Amino acid sequence: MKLYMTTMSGNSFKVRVLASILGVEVEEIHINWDDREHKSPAFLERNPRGQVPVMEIENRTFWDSTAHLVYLARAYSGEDWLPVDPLDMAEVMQWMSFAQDEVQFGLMWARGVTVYNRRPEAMQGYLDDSRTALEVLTWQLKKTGDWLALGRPTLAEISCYPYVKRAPEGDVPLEPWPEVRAWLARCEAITGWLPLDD
Ligand SMILES: N[C@@H](CCC(=O)N[C@@H](CS)C(=O)NCC(=O)O)C(=O)O
Repeated sequence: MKLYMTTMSGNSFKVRVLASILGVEVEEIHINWDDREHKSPAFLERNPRGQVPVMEIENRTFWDSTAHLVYLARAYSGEDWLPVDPLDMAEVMQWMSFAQDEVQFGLMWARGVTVYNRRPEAMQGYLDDSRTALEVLTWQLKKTGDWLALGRPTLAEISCYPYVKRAPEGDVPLEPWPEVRAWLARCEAITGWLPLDD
């Protein structure tokens, strides 16, 4: 199994941290971000979106972290991280979808402005969506007191963690969000968790 990635990529981190937790060996292939290797014709053959992460698994190529997480969880963790009971699966997938909506289009892209100067004119919208993301997480964590779904760590945590953790890099401080900070710490205490910028 090959993972095309960068260490700065939060979406790549999701795959790396789940593989680490599950003890699954993945060959990490570091692409050259500064040389824009992810936009090269060879890379675009793997992922027409020109993004990392990309995984090659048994001669098939997959180009979204959600697909990678679903594969790893179902192939290597039984019912633990993504159960197949329809209601339980729906509960986890709801948070994976949220990670690709408000978390990505709020928190991740706010950081895209501050770190990469990408679409600075859109910053206010990113900050509005960031606030929604943190409000929704807080709303849920106040109810559950621990995890986002099913009363245990699942793909919901893996999907939402990286760009919530990095919120301050996008000028979104986490001090006003104590439930979210406690949840980040809970994630980091999971056996096999990795430091984000390692
Ligand atoms: N939905 C995709 C998002 C992937 C993504 O946004 N990757 C970023 C790095 S974390 C990237 O490669 N950005 C380069 C670009 O969009 O041009 C996933 O979850 O894999």
